[in-house]
Amino acid sequence: MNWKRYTVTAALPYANGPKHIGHLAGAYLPADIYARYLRLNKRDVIFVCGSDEHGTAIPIQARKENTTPRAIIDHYHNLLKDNFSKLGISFDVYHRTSEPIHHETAQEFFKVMYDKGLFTEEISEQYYDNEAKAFLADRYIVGTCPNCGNENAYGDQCERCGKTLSPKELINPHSTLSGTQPVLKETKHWYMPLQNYEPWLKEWLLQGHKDDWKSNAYGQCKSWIDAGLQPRAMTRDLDWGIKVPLKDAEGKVLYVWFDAPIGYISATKQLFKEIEEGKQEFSYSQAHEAYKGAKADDWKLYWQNEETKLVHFIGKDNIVFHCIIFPAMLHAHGEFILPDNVPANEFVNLEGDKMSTSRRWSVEMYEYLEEFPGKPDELRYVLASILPETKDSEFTWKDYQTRINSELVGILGNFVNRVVVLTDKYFEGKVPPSKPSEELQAYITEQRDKIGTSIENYRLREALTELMNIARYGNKLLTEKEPWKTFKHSPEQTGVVLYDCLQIIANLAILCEPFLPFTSSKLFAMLNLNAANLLWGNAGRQNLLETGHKLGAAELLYQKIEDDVIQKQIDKLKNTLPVNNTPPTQNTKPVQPTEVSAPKAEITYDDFSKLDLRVGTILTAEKVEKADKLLKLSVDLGFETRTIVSGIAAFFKPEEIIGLQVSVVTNLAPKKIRGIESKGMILLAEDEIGSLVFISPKKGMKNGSIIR
Ligand code: B3M
Ligand code: ZN
Repeated sequence: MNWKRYTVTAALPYANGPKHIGHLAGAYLPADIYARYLRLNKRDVIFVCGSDEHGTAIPIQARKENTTPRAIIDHYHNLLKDNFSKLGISFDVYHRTSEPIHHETAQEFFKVMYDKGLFTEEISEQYYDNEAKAFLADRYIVGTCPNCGNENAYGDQCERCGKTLSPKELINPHSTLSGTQPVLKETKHWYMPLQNYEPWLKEWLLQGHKDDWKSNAYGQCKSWIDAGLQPRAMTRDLDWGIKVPLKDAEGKVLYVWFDAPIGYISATKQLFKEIEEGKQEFSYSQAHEAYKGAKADDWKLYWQNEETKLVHFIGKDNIVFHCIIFPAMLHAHGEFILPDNVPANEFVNLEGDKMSTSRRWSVEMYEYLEEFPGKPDELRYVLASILPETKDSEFTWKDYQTRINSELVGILGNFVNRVVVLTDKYFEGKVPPSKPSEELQAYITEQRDKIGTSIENYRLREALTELMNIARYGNKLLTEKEPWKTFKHSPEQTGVVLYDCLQIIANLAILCEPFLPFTSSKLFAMLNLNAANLLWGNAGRQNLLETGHKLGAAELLYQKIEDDVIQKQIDKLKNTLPVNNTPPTQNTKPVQPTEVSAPKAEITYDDFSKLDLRVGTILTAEKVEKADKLLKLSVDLGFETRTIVSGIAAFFKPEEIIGLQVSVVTNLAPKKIRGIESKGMILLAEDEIGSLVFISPKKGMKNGSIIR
């Protein structure tokens, strides 16, 4: 099929927290490589994404942080947007599902399906919190797991034994909103009878995509369909989300997995609206020339025109939603195209264990950017080398170091550096006289096509290997021809070799762009070439640098990563004990409780009553420089705001505890810690696996309330 245009999407991350490098490798980086490649080929492509700002994840996080859902989404949307941009993820639009244009689009979509009679209404019993006056989403109900006895199992899953649960299975359920026992109450919802789509799914997906989809997506879908599909509720009782656009739907919102994928469509609408208004700059690509003069309505071309190829990049946990439910919605609605492919990645593990933000076993994107400033391509390179395309892969800091030192520095950086230095030394930084080499052109053309084919077939690791082979080829040329030795007796010979090597670098500048966009622009600057004139098709076809062309200023591409830098990251991880009581998934042994320490000597009542214990709210939190364990907090105690230094940095990230209410000993004598005067102490308990947890009062207490 000759596609006229491409709509590339990457899963909308929930704006309920930071996202880690596993997410990056799962969806965003591969989608970016693909989109950049298409743009370089002057294909008509849009790359859309945005924050997923609905669902129970958001209000739950807000409760945890003692703040509002709005504050949560604003904060994390901005964080994620900024992280992606610093990592070179070249979305044409990074939208948000809280925007009115999305609410309208999702409601309209629902309405079309409703008017076509595609929903069934069903009344069922669900838990209701009489005190909070709200139906309880699964995650708002905790109780004892019938499988393992964990008293803190959620209504949808026990995080200790992993069993999927429904709220009614929990023993002794209680509401996390009020702590009371919820009652069963009837409620009406709108269901999509997915079983009706089975024949169509069998044809479109099981037959139609048997050969071109990867086995993870295909296999998961096949087993779902083979097991028989069930009706799925597309609405929820919740006060956070998109209102169900029906008269008798008070207090109900669209199911987050109904609205979120429609977010790709509203993001596209937003993009074309901005183009029409002249607000879009299209800073990413030459190919965007094509969009000048486009109209707001042109979003339709990218979603409703059969000649458009729609590709969803996702992680494996999103497969059924993108391969079954969303396509069924698109098909049911009737006006939309279907995904041509859904390249789903498996997971990246970290140092031998599953990556998890809540268990603190992760490298968050923002953390990486903070600790390795100016090194986005280094991370892109390492992740692209280990993309979990067919099975889970493993990120280790040692491997990060090795790949950078021996591949980026040792192969690519070294090659470029040697050539530029030699050209400077022997030819005053100008391209030496020579003729284009047919052999070299043929080689580069072959490599270019190999890389292109791999990318178009979503085999990005393979593509990266072929890219690096070009740099290896260059190094080999240098080593064999030793132009530094020939200069004395035959400067022409030296010139010929350097001429070829410089052409190789120019080709690398083009071909590495999808993977290493920052490196690419550095190379173009070093070669004094205008990237805008050089597209994928130029690689290999012609000689990109003319004899006599003056190169730009040399720059170091990459720096070696030293052992201590890596050790620091390893130590940081190992020192960070999990805060949740969830044991690592790969560790099947139950966690042994730490021994209970011996009781302390008796004190009098008077001794105790000397303590001034109060409720306070953490207003700010920051790391104390050069002290791995310490956080400097300011705590609102109602009567005053105090600075308190607390040894909790290994357990809590500063931005995650802001707004939390805690218990404070306020009348301890002040103490200087690392030059900061600390006035008070925060109370913490050590849980069974040695992590610290705050002793937090019931939500919403007044600051300064006395604890006794
Ligand atoms: N926010 C789930 C996730 O982040 C969800 C993806 C939506 S894509 C339309 O894994
Ligand atoms: Zn359990």
